[in-house]
Amino acid sequence: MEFSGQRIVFVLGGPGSGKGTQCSKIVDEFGYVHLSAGDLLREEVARGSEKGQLISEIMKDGRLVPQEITIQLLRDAMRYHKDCPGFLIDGFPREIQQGMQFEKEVVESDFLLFFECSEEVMEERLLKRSKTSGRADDNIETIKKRFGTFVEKTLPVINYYGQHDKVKKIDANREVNEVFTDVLSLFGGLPA
Ligand code: UP5
Ligand code: MG
Repeated sequence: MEFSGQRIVFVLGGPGSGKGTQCSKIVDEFGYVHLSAGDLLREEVARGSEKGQLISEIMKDGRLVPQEITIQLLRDAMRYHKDCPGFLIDGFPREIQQGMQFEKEVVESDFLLFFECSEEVMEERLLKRSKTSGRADDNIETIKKRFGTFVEKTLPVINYYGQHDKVKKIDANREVNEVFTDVLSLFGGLPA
C-alpha cells in the first residue's frame, strides 16, 4: 500500500470547533502532516481555474464539493510526504460515502478524532474570526448553512465510524490549551 506505516487520522468537528487550531499543535508536537480539505479547496479557488469557480460557489453556500475533487486534492498532497509519521486529514470525510471512497481508493484510516462543540460556541468563534479571516463563508448566513450541512451529512459519518469503534471524542468547548491537554494524552498514548 502506498501509505502503509503512516498513521491516518480523520479530524472532524463542526465549523469553528477548532480542527485547524488543534491540528497545527499536533504538527508541532508530533511531526504529523496536516492536510485541511477546506484549505486545499481554497487554494484551488485561488488558482482561478474553472473548477475553482465551481468550488467557490459551493463553499459560499455551505454545501459539499463533489468528492472526486477533494479526494484527488488530498491524494496529490499526501504523495509529497512519504516520510512523515502520519497524516491529519482535517475536515474530511464530510459524508459517509466520501469516507468509504477514500478508504477504498487511497488508504484506510486508523481512527477519527472528533472535536465536539456546541453551535453557540462555534458561532461565536466564527463571527469573531470573520472580522479578520477574509473567508467568504464566515458570515452568519453561510455559517448557519454550514451548521445544517454538518448535522445532516457529517454527524452520520461520526456515528458510522463510532459503530466501528474508531471514534475518539474530545470536548472542544474549552479553551485551546485545555482541549490540547486531552489531545496530547490521546496521541502520547498511541502505540508506536
Ligand atoms: N478557536 C479555535 N479553538 C478555540 C478555542 N478552543 N477557544 C477559543 N477560540 C478558538 O478555529 C475557528 C476559530 O476559533 C479561529 O478563529 C480560532 O482561533 C478560534 P479553527 O481552528 O479554524 O476551527 P475549524 O474547526 O478548523 O473551523 P473551520 O471554519 O475551518 O471549519 P469548517 O469545517 O467550516 O471549514 P473547512 O475549511 O473544513 O471547510 C469549508 C468548506 O469547504 C465547507 O463548508 C464545504 O463547503 C467545503 N468542504 C467540502 O466540500 N469538502 C471537504 O471535504 C472539506 C470542505
Ligand atoms: Mg479549518
